[in-house]
Amino acid sequence: MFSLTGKTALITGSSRGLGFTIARGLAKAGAMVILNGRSATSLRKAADVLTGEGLHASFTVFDVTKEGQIREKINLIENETGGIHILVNNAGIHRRKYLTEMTLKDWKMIIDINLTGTFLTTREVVKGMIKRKEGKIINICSLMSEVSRETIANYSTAKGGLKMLTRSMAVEWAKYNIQVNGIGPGYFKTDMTKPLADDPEFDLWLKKRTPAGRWGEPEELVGTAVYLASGASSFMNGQVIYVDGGFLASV
Ligand code: NAP
Ligand code: GCO
Repeated sequence: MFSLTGKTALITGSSRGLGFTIARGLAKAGAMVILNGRSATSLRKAADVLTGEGLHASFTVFDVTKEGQIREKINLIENETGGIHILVNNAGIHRRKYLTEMTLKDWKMIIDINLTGTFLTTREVVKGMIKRKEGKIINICSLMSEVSRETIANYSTAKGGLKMLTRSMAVEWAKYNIQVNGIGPGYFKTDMTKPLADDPEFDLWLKKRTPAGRWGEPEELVGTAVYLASGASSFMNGQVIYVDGGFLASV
């Protein structure tokens, strides 16, 4: 029930970090994965790593904030393959600033990529899923879909919105046998969190605040991603599964 053989999965923002690790995990479960990002160079390198491991991988370059690029590339994929069965909306960035210092540009950039990007990408991909009456959509939310901390108001607002967008998509598309769910990762070491991991004070705080007493390993997200991408979750709709070492369970 966890096999993804014969399925095509598009993972946005998967040239590195959590997206790349999730893509590798879906490929190891049998999927043909399509990596995505804004840089053809980094995507080619990432796809070469996966094909070098005997996995089925290709890539498509588009910015999740650009409607025209998305429409063009999704149409291409739909015409060239049997369609996209699994969509992981993972692309996201961070720009940490206090609200009083945050410019409109800082605010919009995060909302545009981390929230609107999922709307724009999914609106195109879901057309094929509705036609085929089958689909799996996984939105990469965050602990910050539930809580916040100083300097990340734009990010937390986007991720909180993403949790509700996940539920809204689930409600509208369940009747087409499309399951929409989310994964809420805790803290994992990637480029996005490097400034935090390199800060001894934050590192100590995180290890004390997290019941597991450590950062997560990106591979620890793969099992949940495969579950939500597979037939094993056929009656799962509108849920966010938090993979956070117990962070949200603890005061
Ligand atoms: P990362 O290492 O910085 O990777 C971000 C990925 O997104 C890169 O592949 C980047 O490639 C791509 N990207 C950025 N802007 C894009 C755009 N406009 N269009 C298409 N692709 C874009 O970050 P990460 O830590 O793996 O985070 C991935 C996701 O997990 C994000 O949604 C993040 O909010 C979420 N998350 C991360 C953590 C964590 O602890 N790391 C925890 C919870 C949630 P290019 O820049 O080359 O386009
Ligand atoms: C931060 C971190 C978090 C993580 C993640 C936690 O600044 O506190 O970057 O936002 O990236 O979202 O789930």
